[in-house]
Amino acid sequence: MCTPNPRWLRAAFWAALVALPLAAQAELPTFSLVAENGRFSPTTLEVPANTRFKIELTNLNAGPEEFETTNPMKELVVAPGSTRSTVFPPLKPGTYPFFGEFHRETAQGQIIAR
Ligand SMILES: [Cu+2]
Repeated sequence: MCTPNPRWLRAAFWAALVALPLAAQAELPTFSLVAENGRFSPTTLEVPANTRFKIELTNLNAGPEEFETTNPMKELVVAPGSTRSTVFPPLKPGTYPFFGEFHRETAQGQIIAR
């Protein structure tokens, strides 16, 4: 027979509080993008239509990059050597261009929702 240890209970409570939102996020379809040499790779991301999804950008450029779409409006600034992600709302089937704000000429791509 063990009496509940308040310290253990508190730890379990906080662990659950942190784990729940992480689990909810982990269920989203996730697509990785890399920014390197002023370009994105891959340049085309095929995502499921009418479904929330997450884009995870790793920036291997020497400087910062900003992933941007105008429809829907999304901006994600990533420091060099870092990875950050952004969640997209459900998209209707179609093609949605994206670009790198800091390498506008070369960093271009598209999201295709099917
Ligand atoms: Cu911008």
